[in-house]
Amino acid sequence: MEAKVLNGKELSTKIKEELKLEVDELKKSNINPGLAVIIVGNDPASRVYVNSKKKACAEIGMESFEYALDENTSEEALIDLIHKLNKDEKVSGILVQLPLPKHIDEEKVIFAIDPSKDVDAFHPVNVGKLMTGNPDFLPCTPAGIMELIKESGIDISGKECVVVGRSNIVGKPMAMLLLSKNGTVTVCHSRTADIEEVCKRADILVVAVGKPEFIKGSSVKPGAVVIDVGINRLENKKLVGDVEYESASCVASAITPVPGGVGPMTIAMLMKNTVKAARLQAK
Ligand code: NAP
Ligand code: L37
Repeated sequence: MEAKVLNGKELSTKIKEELKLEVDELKKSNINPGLAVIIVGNDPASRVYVNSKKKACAEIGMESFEYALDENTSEEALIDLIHKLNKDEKVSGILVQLPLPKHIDEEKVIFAIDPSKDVDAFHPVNVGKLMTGNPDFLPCTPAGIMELIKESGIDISGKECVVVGRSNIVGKPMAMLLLSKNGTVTVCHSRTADIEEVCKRADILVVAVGKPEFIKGSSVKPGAVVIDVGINRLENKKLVGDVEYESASCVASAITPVPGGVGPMTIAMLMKNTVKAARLQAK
């Protein structure tokens, strides 16, 4: 049996349509959500994502303000800009597209963002709120994955959940969200002794390692739900995930495609967070 395809493109379109109505309503009460997007340097993937984020803002009728800074921008100049945006009433949310050039300390930059405008939910205050179970904003990629799982009618409670990857952006917050929905969560990483064995236990398998087709169908439990977070551009320009789709989709009951799976959901959740930030700031 071929797995059900979890269509993130379609669900993200639906979410953005609902957000557009919400933005229209907010505007009537003189609340105008706006997103500041900062990109430093010329990373081509980041450029694509930032363009998609600006486009999504326009789609839902929200303003966006782009700051494209030179590769050689100093850490101080970047932090000065963030302080200025923290005070700017037109700016509800601030997004600094990662990764940053090596001479800039990402932690310092994230720390400079006002937590109430931190729509990526990377600031320690928001990370802490997620840990203790009282978050204002959910990190975009894991939140998008939770929406996809929910939409497909999959119940997380009591399930064996395996997350491959432990980054602050994806793996760690993903594990927290699955735990908050009563999954039994295991997190794998580069030092995990036997990844295949752990993955085969998973009812819900989330893969975020950044290695093309790293997980094969032979590591997937029959009937499992497979979430592929990876975005890898091959030399032939083809885009593939961290999961070998062909073999995994024959074993899984449901699977996300790349492209068209988790990526578009990440952007929809960013829009959702920014609208929420505007609402919270208006109070
Ligand atoms: P990252 O910061 O590079 O983290 C990768 C994680 O994978 C690390 O925890 C690392 O383990 C682990 N890992 C690396 N090699 C491994 C191996 N051989 N066996 C087991 N674990 C291994 O990456 P990320 O930011 O989480 O991103 C992961 C992927 O998702 C990338 O392809 C990225 O482009 C994509 N992504 C997609 C979206 C989206 O919206 N779709 C959003 C963000 C990222 P250690 O900690 O031990 O080093
Ligand atoms: N919020 N997300 C946030 N902050 C960051 O600092 N780096 C980063 C981040 N990651 C991010 O933006 N990821 C991301 C990845 C993929 C898409 C969007 C965002 C996406 O739209 N992917 C498309 C394909 C895009 C392509 O052709 O390259 C998809 O369908 O998967």
